Amino acid sequence: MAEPGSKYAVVVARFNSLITKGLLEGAMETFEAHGVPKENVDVAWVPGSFEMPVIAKSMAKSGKYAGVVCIGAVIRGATTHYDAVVSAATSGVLNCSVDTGVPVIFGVLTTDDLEQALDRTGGKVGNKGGEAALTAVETATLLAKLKKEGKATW
Ligand code: INI
Repeated sequence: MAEPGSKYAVVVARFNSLITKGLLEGAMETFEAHGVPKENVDVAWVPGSFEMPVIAKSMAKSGKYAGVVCIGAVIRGATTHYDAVVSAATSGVLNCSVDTGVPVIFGVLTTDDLEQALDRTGGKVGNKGGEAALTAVETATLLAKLKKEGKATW
């Protein structure tokens, strides 16, 4: 369960919104189930996965959030610059996390086609948005505990 009263941010890409809306729903349900009501989750929509890191870093640096979840969907079949978008989003999100000390979670689907993306948006492979929210809660809670015990700092 999340620390009582803790707040989270979700940065979600509008590109492939058929998918990202479903991932966002999964994330919100998981937050709620782990003690984070929707009024404690701030959602920011960005144009595409490429734009997620700048907003995620800025929100992480605000000091308001225990964790930030980045949600996007990059589908190989639908783009010629798949590798560029995936690489920018992956390293961008990782840098946000290590630069700010706030867990910033990579909830971006990278799939070959729409069917694989749907499978991971509440279909037969679960909901990866929910998994990303759970990862955020687990990592943020661990970090808070380690800080309280004097085993971690920032
Ligand atoms: N953004 C995505 O989130 N997913 C994609 O599949 C995608 N494709 O296909 O290109 C995508 N492109 C937009 C990109 O994220 C930026 O918004 C754009 O390049 C402007 O910087």
